[in-house]
Amino acid sequence: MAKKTMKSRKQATKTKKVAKASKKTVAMKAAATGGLPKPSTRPWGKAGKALEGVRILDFTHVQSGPTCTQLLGYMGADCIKVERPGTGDITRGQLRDVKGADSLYFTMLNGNKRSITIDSKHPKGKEILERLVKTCDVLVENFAPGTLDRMGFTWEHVHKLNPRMIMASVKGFGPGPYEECKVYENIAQCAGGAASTTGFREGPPVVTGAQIGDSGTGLHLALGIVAALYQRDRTGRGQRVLCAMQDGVLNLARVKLRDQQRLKHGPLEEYSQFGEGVPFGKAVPRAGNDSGGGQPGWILKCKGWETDPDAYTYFITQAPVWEHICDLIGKPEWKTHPDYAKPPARLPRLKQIFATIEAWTMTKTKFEVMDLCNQHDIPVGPILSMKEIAEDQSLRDTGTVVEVDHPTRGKYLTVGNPIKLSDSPCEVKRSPLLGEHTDEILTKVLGYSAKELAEIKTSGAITAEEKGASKT
Ligand code: CAO
Repeated sequence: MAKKTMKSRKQATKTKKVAKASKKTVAMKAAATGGLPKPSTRPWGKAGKALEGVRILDFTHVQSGPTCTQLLGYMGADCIKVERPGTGDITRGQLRDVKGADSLYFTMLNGNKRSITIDSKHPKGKEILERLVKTCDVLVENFAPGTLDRMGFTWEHVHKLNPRMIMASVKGFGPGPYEECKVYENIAQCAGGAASTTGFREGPPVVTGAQIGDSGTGLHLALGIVAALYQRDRTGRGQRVLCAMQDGVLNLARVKLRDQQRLKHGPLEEYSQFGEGVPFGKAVPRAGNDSGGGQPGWILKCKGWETDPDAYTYFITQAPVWEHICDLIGKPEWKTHPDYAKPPARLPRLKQIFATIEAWTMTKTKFEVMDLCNQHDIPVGPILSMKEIAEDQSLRDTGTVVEVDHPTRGKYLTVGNPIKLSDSPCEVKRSPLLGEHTDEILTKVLGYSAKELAEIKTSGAITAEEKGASKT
């Protein structure tokens, strides 16, 4: 026994020495690379996806939340979308174009996700959700204020269940008088300062087609989540991430808050209103198609405008290329004329200058204008219709517009990842059918046995409630 003890002591000392030596080697290696892993020698794009290993409890619906989680999914996160049994995300059935199939509204916002149906108000459903909370890294939600709390998933409870959990929310407004309000896209555009500064001076406020309230806030939220994941590496704990849609829109409209402050010091000379001699009021006015930057611009008609609503180009009279513009439009004398040669002299005459340029652009198609102007570095942009964008080969080649096949609706176009990562290529996958992955997630992710799965199925926690059935 004693001999054996001596032997095991010797063995233990040897093991300690080996461990110490290997610790030393690891430490030396780490020191050589600044404490970071050595650069991968795998070929670019073969070292896994950027967010591989990150599991998202995707409790989002409609647009703002789903845009965020779809982006994270494009970057490799495992997005588990929790949906209400029977109906799922309300957008599955909204603006339906193909009978019986999930709408494009849903399919284009929910690619690269798995779908599980759980009744969050059912006791067994709550239990399943709690297991999910324990196994996920991030919970993303955009319910109306108070909804998640009513389900029993307060931040305090979630944090207690899983201290590493990051809980990310989109709400319409931040804390303050409107925090309890439900908000949709256009409300956010109005409350964030976009609508009051969009449109023409003579007309009412206008909302933009780009979904800056929903998709814009989803984008902000995704950034917050990635930052929180990065911080968690140091602190070991999760945190709350909140993006209010009003804040997101204001962030995108910040140049207008800039102009609001400039108004105190005089008129906004780059607004065409200045050149037209119309006095400014107390708030930033709508500026039509003025460029909003220091380089005046406007939308001009091109050949075919009489019949094609999109036969227009955006034209910027950038100062460094002014002389090229003068030559191109047949006004070489403007290069030296005191009313046109220098930018400040041009500001009061923008309307007349753009009318003269338009007389030239109307003799060319918007693509000819693009080709001719870019030979001289003159910044212009054809007004592209959605039809032209859908058919644009270069957008297909870069994976920005992607064709996806879907089992019930067939092929559809979606927008791929607009953020290109050189070592994390994006593979766009179709959206899931409602509850398509319920069994797979319950057994493979949450570890329920076949017997437990059968019990869950009969409990009503993952199926639509029968009329008159009670929850036990
Ligand atoms: N099981 C059971 N019930 C579920 C469920 C599930 N899996 N998922 C959702 N529900 C229930 C919620 O518990 C809630 O019930 P209660 O009101 O009884 O608590 C109900 O569904 C509705 O949820 P909601 O209040 O979030 O949805 P709504 O249609 O009433 O409002 C919206 C929609 C978008 C206005 C609101 O969610 C909101 O303001 N969200 C924050 C801002 C936002 O993201 N807006 C962008 C929307 S995209 O344009």
